[in-house]
Amino acid sequence: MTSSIVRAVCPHDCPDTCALLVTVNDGVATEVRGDPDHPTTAGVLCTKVARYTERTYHKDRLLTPMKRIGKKGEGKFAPISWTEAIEQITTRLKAIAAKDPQAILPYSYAGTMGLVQGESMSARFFNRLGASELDRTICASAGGAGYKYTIGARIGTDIEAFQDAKLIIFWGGNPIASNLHLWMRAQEAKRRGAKLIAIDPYRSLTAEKCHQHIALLPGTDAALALGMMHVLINEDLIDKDYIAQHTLGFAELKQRALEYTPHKVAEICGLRAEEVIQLARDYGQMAQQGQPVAIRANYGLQRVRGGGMAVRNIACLPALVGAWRLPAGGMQLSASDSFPKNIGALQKPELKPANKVARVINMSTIGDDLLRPASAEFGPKIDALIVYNANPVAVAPESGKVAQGFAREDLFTVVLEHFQTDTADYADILLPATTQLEHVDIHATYGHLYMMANNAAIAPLGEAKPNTEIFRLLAAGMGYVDPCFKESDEQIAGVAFDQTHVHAIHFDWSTLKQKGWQKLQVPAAPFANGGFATPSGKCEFYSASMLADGLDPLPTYIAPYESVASNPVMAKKYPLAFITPPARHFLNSTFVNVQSLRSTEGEPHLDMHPEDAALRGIAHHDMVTIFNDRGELNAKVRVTDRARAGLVVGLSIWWKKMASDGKNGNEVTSQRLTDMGRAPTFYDVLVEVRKMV
Ligand SMILES: Nc1nc2c(c(=O)[nH]1)N[C@H]1C(S)=C(S)[C@@H](COP(=O)(O)OP(=O)(O)OC[C@H]3O[C@@H](n4cnc5c(=O)[nH]c(N)nc54)[C@H](O)[C@@H]3O)O[C@H]1N2
Ligand SMILES: Nc1nc2c(c(=O)[nH]1)N[C@H]1C(S)=C(S)[C@@H](COP(=O)(O)OP(=O)(O)OC[C@H]3O[C@@H](n4cnc5c(=O)[nH]c(N)nc54)[C@H](O)[C@@H]3O)O[C@H]1N2
Ligand code: SF4
Ligand SMILES: [Mo]
Repeated sequence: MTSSIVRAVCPHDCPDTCALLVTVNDGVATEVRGDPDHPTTAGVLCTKVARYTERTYHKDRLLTPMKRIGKKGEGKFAPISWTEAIEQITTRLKAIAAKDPQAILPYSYAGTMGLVQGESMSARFFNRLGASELDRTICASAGGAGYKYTIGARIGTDIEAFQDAKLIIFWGGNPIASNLHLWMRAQEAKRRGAKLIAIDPYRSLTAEKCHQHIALLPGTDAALALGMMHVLINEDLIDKDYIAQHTLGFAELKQRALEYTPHKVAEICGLRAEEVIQLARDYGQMAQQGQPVAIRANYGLQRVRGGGMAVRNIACLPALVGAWRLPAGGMQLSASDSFPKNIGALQKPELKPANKVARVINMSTIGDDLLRPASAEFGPKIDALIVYNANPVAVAPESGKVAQGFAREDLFTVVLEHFQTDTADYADILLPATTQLEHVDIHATYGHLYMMANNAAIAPLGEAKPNTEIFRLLAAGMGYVDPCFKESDEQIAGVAFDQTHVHAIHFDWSTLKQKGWQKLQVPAAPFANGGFATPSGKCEFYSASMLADGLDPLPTYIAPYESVASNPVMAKKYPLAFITPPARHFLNSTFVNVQSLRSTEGEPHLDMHPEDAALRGIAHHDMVTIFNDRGELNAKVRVTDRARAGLVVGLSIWWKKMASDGKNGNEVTSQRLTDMGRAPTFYDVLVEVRKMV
């Protein structure tokens, strides 16, 4: 028997990007472990990826190319050869491109976060084709925009410093489920005496383990941050020296913040004024005593109309109290911009047709856009869709419309997948892709500061091919002869980071793939001495860029589209706020088809407060219908005070076809976009709930 241990990386859309050790016996991966030597992984994997071999060798893995033989969405396919598949796809794409290549749209997200199997060969292909471009907004672009206006770049506190913090605020995140290795650091901080606070409308697994839980109404975080500013300024809990040297617009900010009294904020947020005051005091007083105070801001608070502004307001707080001075102080939203990714070398934008700017389609409005006819404003209707690393029929908002769009008989759809997902059911041609154990990749992360290498542990299963190889074949089929379409995955990995950048100065692929990881060369406290990446070089309390973009240049509160306070007309019919944050044992819609994990999650649930349940005659474990004008879905109720009154919570994005009614939470979400970043408003939703009869 030959046995080996291969260094790999968890590919999933999770900030932790764990270092994996894959045990391979006679060409079969038998175990996936967390590398004990990797500083943030520390030998620990989440339950999902600890079961990785179950997913890889799943009996339902797609192993040959297939073509549709049933109706769209029916999921009936017959095997074809790779030669036939490539021939059929390129014939169709050539015909569409001859009229207008912009009628072709790639649709992809972060099924794998790898820089090679993500957007390298695929991006080159679509650039060369002159296809429509996809605005990849579905997750993080609202907060990213708000953070960038304020701080300049997605750079923040190193996860490895968090155990030294004395106060950690988890703001709109549930790290026990979705950022486990940060939670491990926070546990260490707790043992060393730190106070942990969760700000979340729902008593999540994390919120129940914190010292304090502030259960505000969804979509009101921007107001809470303004209320904190009010108290910090009024009670002189600010760092005047840091403000003078490293911030812009304090006088204007002060004026604005003074409008947001704790009383007014408490009313907006559905809290008590004392909660607002005490939160500000905890934060400001500890900072003033020279203690590190850290904020971990996540995604929960961004998925509402004012999501960008909420992150912007929160991002003002560390500068106001001088928390950036210490490595364990400050804020972590995302570490993405610490990585000098060589996007030019990966994606070759120079392949785009000269003198022609491609139209951009927002992935978050794919439902409407697939149903749009050609027009002068929109351009050609979408005639072909090539989906990889994503499952839009399950994850995109207003799912009824998305499914209607995918069902269009005249739409040509190609899906590259591991499994026959809800989206794959609508494919004309379905292509089998390799998993992380079967291909090479290199990773940046958004939660720690290590460049990571993934070696192929096993040979591709069946006839599966890496995304890169599929796009190489498609490029050849289209007749593209540019040398970049011949580059190997290892060659691409070799140029993924910019070695001339100070953060990645010793980057070398052949060393990285042996060692597994390399930490970026970044300062311990990134903004201790200012140096923000904004136009002024300061933390911009006042942002001229925002004004130029038509936004309020100062922190403000933007109410949700759908809430009892902001939309009383709708609330009369649909009085309950509905949120659908991630389930612990799924990763977005990935893993829903893995039996052991699905068994742990059970079935689609709806958490509902006892008062709201009683009002509707609903008892624990009753089946209910959740509905609004956009659609409806069924779930089993858990009567619990985890959800505050007026809020119902349906954790996870189920595969629609694995729910009893063939639906998931996105039936009722809307395609309205956030204030900035053009992101979806998944948690800005009103519904009503009735008992099923
Ligand atoms: N296990 C697991 N891990 C994941 C994922 C997964 O699906 N499963 N998904 C991955 C992806 S793609 C992402 S983007 C991240 C997401 O990472 P996070 O944003 O940390 O997601 P959650 O951990 O669910 O935390 C969101 C929390 O925000 C709360 N929330 C909802 N609305 C509001 C609001 O208006 N204000 C505030 N303050 N809180 C609100 C929710 O109740 C929830 O507890 O996680 C990644 N990791
Ligand atoms: N209601 C509601 N909707 C949401 C959210 C929410 O909180 N609530 N969260 C949103 C967020 S944060 C996000 S990020 C999106 C996530 O949406 P998606 O990015 O679509 O994520 P997944 O649902 O995990 O689907 C990824 C797919 O990629 C496939 N895949 C993985 N690796 C590869 C590969 O190497 N090659 C190919 N070809 N395929 C691969 C997987 O099999 C999987 O089916 O969902 C969003 N939708
Ligand atoms: S999903 Fe996240 S926590 Fe789980 S193994 Fe992957 S990176 Fe680590
Ligand atoms: Mo996400």
